[in-house]
Amino acid sequence: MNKAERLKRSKGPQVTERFGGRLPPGQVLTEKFPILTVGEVPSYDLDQWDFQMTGGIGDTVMFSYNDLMALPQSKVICDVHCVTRWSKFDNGFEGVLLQDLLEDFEIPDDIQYVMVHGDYDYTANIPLKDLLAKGVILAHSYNGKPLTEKHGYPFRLVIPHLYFWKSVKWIRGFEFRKSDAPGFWEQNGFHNEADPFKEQRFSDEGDVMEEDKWKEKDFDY
Ligand SMILES: Nc1nc2c(c(=O)[nH]1)N[C@H]1C(S)=C(S)[C@@H](COP(=O)(O)O)O[C@H]1N2
Ligand SMILES: [Mo]
Repeated sequence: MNKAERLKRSKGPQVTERFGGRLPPGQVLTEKFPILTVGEVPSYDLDQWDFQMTGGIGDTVMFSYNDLMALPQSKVICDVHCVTRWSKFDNGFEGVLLQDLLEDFEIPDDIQYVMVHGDYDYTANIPLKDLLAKGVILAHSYNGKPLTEKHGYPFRLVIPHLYFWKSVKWIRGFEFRKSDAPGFWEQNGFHNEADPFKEQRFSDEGDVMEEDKWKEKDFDY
């Protein structure tokens, strides 16, 4: 059974306290910061590390670690929601806001999607407009300290408004695209869009029937 199938079979928690709508449906709050990684945790020689932007913005643009550190630095405090049902409030991430990183690039109107690439061979697809949303950050630090290796050192993406699998750790680049294509988890049973407040967990639940809608369906007897 793959991960999507296992998660589907696991029963959602009976959560009564929703923290004034701040906790998405089916999530439980944790104080810890769980680690979720497919495969090996990379380690780097920072002199060799780079971040590349490719695809529909013209020539490839490369940033070294120092290039990124020299850009305007910001801090966001956000909630994180993982599809495996844990949520964690008030996480402080520091780094470069995507709005700042992409400000000086002319992105043609027909480029509406971005494939985010991370080590090793991890991908997540994001509409460009989600990448440019408020609070989306290329983070190097967590609560005042550099990211630990397991949480994505030296840089990870953080997209607070989507399930956390879209927040690519060990990020290495953006590929700007005209068309959408599924990333790693999106090819493995998870939802293409991943909005936690709409509970967009699995790919085959895009069209879940509302609770009493079945009454309006045809019946043989
Ligand atoms: N490169 C890479 N990024 C990744 C992952 C991964 O395995 N590799 N896991 C994703 C998943 S499923 C989640 S929930 C979050 C977990 O981040 P954390 O380990 O810092 O909690 O990272 C996401 N980004
Ligand atoms: Mo996840």
